[in-house]
Amino acid sequence: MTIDLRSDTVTKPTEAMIQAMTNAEVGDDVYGEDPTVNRLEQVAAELLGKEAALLVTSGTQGNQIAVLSHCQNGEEIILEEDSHIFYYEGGAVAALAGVQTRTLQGVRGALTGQQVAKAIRAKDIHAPRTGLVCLENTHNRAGGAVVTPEQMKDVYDVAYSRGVPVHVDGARLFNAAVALGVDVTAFTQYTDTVQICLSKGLSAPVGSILAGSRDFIENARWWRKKLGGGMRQAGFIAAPGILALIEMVDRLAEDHAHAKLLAAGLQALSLEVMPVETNIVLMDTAKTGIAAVDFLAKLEERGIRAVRFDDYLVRFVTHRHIGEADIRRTVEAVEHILTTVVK
Ligand code: TLP
Repeated sequence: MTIDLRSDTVTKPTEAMIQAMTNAEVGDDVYGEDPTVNRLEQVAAELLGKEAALLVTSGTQGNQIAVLSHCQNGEEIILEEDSHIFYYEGGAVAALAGVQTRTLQGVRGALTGQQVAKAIRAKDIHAPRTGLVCLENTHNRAGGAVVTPEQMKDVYDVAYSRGVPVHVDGARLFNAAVALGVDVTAFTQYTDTVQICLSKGLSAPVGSILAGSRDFIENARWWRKKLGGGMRQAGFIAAPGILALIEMVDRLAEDHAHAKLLAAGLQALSLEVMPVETNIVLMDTAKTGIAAVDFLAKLEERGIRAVRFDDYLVRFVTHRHIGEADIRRTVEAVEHILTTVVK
């Protein structure tokens, strides 16, 4: 059996989710008549501490709708330089919203209020207007690092005082909440809008949530329709989404424990691993002299899948289908590669 550590996006729906999909009561959501979608949006808004929420097709769509809804074209948005919106969304903020990006280097994914204060543009005839600050939590390319509520507050206070809204790409925000043992609203109180993914560690098959004020979500709903995201009988997607939010959050702690186990196993082999806070493990292969692509090919031969994050950086993501035995097998495979390839 393949051990798939490429991403938590590979998780399949639970039995309960499949049942919920089969039995979902549906209607035409473009008319606002799908009771299951309406329920998901209500549950999500309550959990996230926002007035309203919107079911969107994916994390990328949720982030893009956020930028489109917050900004006018020609504005500038502030982002961490390794953020998903900047790094992995195909340049969509430029192509769709027509905004320019101002990237700042974070520490383990976190920006400071001071950095953001410096980057927000003064009113000047030469300058673009700053339309939005985007944060990411947990931060994917920083290895699933948690941006603490205090760090978010630091940025939010500055942005708020300058009249600039804040959006959080919270694809894995529930992982952050579980890691710190706090309610997710500890984070969302310091952001105007938030996107969370239902289809990563939470195991729903499809979908993300965008949440914010009632006015913001009304505008976002209009943008979603323009992007072709009006999904009609989407209750079949929303039903497992409700279970994702209600039943699947607490178990993320298991994924975090498995990630820590994997990191410890790799460190015991003298490999460099970034600090693990949630379900992502970044392994640096530079000292072994084995490039990430070659390491991945060797792992694949042994039935283990991960992804390349850089020339000498491999990412493993733990999730519901990964158990302790899989972690042991992975560490054994890495050990085998190190002993056979390096020596
Ligand atoms: N990330 C994927 C890849 O695109 C890298 C993954 O496997 O981690 N924000 C963050 C922080 C994400 O990590 C992702 C997905 C998204 C947004 C986009 O979500 P989807 O894939 O639903 O568009």
